[in-house]
Amino acid sequence: MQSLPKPEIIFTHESDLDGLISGLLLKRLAQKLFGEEIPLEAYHNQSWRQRAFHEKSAWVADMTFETRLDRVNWLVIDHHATDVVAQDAVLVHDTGKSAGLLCYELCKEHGFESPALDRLVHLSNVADLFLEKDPDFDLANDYANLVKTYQFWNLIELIQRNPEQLLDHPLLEVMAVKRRVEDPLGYAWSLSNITELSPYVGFVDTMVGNINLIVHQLLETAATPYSALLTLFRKANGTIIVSVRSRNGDALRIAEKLHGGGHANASGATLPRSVQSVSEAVRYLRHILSPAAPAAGPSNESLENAFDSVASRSERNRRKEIRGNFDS
Ligand SMILES: [Mn+2]
Repeated sequence: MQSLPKPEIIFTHESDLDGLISGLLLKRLAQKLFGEEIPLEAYHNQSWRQRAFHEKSAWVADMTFETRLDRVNWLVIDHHATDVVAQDAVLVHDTGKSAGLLCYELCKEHGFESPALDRLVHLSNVADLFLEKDPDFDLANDYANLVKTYQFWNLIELIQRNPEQLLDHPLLEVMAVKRRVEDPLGYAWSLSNITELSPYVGFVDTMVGNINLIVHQLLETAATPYSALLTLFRKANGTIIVSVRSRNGDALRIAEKLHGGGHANASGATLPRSVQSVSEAVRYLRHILSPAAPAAGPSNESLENAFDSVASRSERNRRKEIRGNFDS
């Protein structure tokens, strides 16, 4: 059994159930191993990139392994694609499992497990990896939707930091109703509101419903001519986030063109701040994704500037509310 470095802090991903489960499991594991309450911090991708590290030791879950995390006395547990090989950090990595499942396996190695946690981690794993063949797929998405609907820290407070309290939580009934009522309406609306960005990429406007599931269904049934579909989400600070989904691995390639990342078929990126409306985003994305566009690289900056100079005033002033609730 691997001995784990004692962390000053635990970091996890704020945007989904996988991050939440990972964070709570690691907190409990640290408590069990070291008898101390270790602080938990959660980040979205953007704020994570800006986080400077002063900690001499840390545990990190559900964040892509990168060179700046490769530190002595750091433990990283993740499942996002990475090319970085760990030299100094302890890396627990498997793209075939959710971060929550990897954390739970670590907990089991160190002596705690329960039927309730088995069930919860299974559901979270099904939702995070989008295991559509699993009989629990719909229910798993209801669980994942709790975090999207009520937010990471609210939910943690509501369950008093006990992951077990999520199991059969009364709020799941609300999620089931949302799924039954909102998703069919949202699917029909989105299907009639798709804009071509390139011959292979479509932008899906969203109104109501679980956007993740709606886009999945559009891809699954080949309801559109596109092999990759994009949705947009505006963050509170005004920046626009793109979420990309595909079935052939294109999603990651597209996200990388936009300086983002994620999984082969589920990834995301943040658009430059100068892009402030849906119509601007569509123009920008068409420009970047056009077959003639140069590959992404440090020179993409000039591409963005070029875009800025073409975007007309009137276009820039025409604002449209971006709906959705997705952050990859
Ligand atoms: Mn994850």
